[in-house]
Amino acid sequence: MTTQPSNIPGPTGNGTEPAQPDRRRFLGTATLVGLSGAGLSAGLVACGKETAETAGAAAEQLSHEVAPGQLDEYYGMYSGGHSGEVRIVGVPSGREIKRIPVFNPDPMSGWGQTNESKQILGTRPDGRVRYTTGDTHHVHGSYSDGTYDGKYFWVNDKIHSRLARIRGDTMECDAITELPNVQGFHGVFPDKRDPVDPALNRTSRVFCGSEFHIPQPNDGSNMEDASAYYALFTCVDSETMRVRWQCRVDGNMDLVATSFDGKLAASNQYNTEGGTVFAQMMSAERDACVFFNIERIEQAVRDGRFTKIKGSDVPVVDGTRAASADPATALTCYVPVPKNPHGVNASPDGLYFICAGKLSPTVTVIELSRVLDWFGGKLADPRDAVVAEPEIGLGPLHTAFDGRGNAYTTLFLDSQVVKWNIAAAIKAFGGDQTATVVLDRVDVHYQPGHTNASMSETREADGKWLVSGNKFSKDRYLPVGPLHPENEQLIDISGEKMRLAHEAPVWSEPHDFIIVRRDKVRTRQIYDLAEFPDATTDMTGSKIVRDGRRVTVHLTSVAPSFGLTEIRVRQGDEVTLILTNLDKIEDLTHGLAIPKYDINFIVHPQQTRSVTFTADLPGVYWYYCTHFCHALHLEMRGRLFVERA
Ligand code: K7E
Ligand code: CUA
Ligand code: CA
Repeated sequence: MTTQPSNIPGPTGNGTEPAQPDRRRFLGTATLVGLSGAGLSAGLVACGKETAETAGAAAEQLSHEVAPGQLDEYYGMYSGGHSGEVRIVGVPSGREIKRIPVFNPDPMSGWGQTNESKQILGTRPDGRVRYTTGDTHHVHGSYSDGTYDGKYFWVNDKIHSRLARIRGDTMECDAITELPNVQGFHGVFPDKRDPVDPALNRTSRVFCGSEFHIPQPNDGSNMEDASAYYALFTCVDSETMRVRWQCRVDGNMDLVATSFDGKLAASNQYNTEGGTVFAQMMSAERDACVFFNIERIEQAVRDGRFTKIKGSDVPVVDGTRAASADPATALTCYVPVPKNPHGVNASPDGLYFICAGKLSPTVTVIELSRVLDWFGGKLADPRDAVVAEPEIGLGPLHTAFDGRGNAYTTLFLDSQVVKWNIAAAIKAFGGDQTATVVLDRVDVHYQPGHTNASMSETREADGKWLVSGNKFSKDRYLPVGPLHPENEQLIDISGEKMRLAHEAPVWSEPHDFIIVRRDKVRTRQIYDLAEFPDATTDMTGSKIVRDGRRVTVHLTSVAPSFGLTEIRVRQGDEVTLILTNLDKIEDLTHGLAIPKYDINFIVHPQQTRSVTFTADLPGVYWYYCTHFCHALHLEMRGRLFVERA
């Protein structure tokens, strides 16, 4: 966030007044100050009126209460922002159930410390983890038949442009790919089916949009001329996690959406200007939503119609405006939308992508069949793919769906969620004055970014719960120092009117989340030793193997003891300790810590994990179990003897 004086009055309000978008077709500088964050305080201070939470309470309300011993109906899969992690939050209870370390080394689990996690995270030549920071924004799940199949979840790292995959069965990260040639990797979405192989009715690619345009190659040889910078749209194979291809675009990319038929992916662009500073990035009245014709791009790659950027082996196809001038051969289609849009979301009926206006009080509805018409030479002007553009309020950012034809868009500046009807918006755009587009508004607290609804961007959108991810909680929770948590507010959208049902704080700083019906996720509680070639398969197998200065300790754990009570090494040895947890009981996880060697990690039932360290400190070090496992958990320890050299 930029630093701005906080006393500049912005037109921000908090949604306690009805929005009057007509007065402000596009937002001016004062509004931008509000958008930029610090200026929010002017608007935030002014709030405190009653909210609309009791309005329209219907007889049949959903209950958000989850009684003791009961399970939530949905998994909320949350990004964790620049904490670098992913969280699992129960919906509707708002209870945080798990944190999944992804880009963030984690002392509890040993993520970033075990050899296995280091291999996923990547290391520097000295063996340290390559990056210890990460910025996760968007979590999306793999699809089969247009809905979640629970196999994988993906999340982006905006800082280092990495894509991480989380196994749906163990909810642990199993792969990370660093995207070449890009910076500011922000939007991510898997395809919802394979467009080339119709028989493969499931995710096989993950699409990644990058915000920042950079010199190519970015090796210091050509830094000054920003007009030569460009950004790339990247396709990653969902199984191998290898980069398949990249597509060069004009402008930048932000969020990503994909069609249900697998034919199109798209990204909203707020910097078609190619600006390097704020003022340039908002100079044009219109930016774009750029569509990618997946079949054509992959055909171009197969035909060898690509180049490579020095230092990278990834095929790069040309999706610039100039290269896509002829619809018959174009790889991309740039649909103009009002200035600096944010967010693009796919409606669950498969018909539309919706871009939120951000600096325009509108949302833009783009009909996918018309984009395909443009590629087919049947639509002259890409702008004619826009079938509605209703004004809904100030600072629209993201849109969710109920599966009944309604959309729910967050208004950052108005601190509201707006319910509007897509069909009515299309009628109104066509000139029907009688169409009622906006159906309801609910105040949220405060300044919402993302929103999502239960199963929203799937064919099974069920229209029950909507969560508003509010960037500021301000006065909603006990003050805890300078930084407040964010505020996730739960809204019942099952009736005509929205009803604010519940709220829960979340620690900094989730952006997006998806709300997945619990039967879509099938986790396992016990690993399979067969996955681990280095496993010690029985309790008597613990041993110490020396090979010159290299010592391998094969250690088992069965509550409440390790397979060895003494480990003897010599000062200067390189020690690899491989711990296999032979317990087979659900939730019987052990930890292993070694004092002064800065080692701690956990091992789940029937799992093997290892650490490698140099035994440079002579003396006795009690290794002990850190994860409470048994009445004799405290007794679960042994001595590491490091003999003087
Ligand atoms: Cu999805 Cu926060 Cu990265 Cu919008 S972004 S708010
Ligand atoms: Cu094993 Cu605690
Ligand atoms: Ca712009």
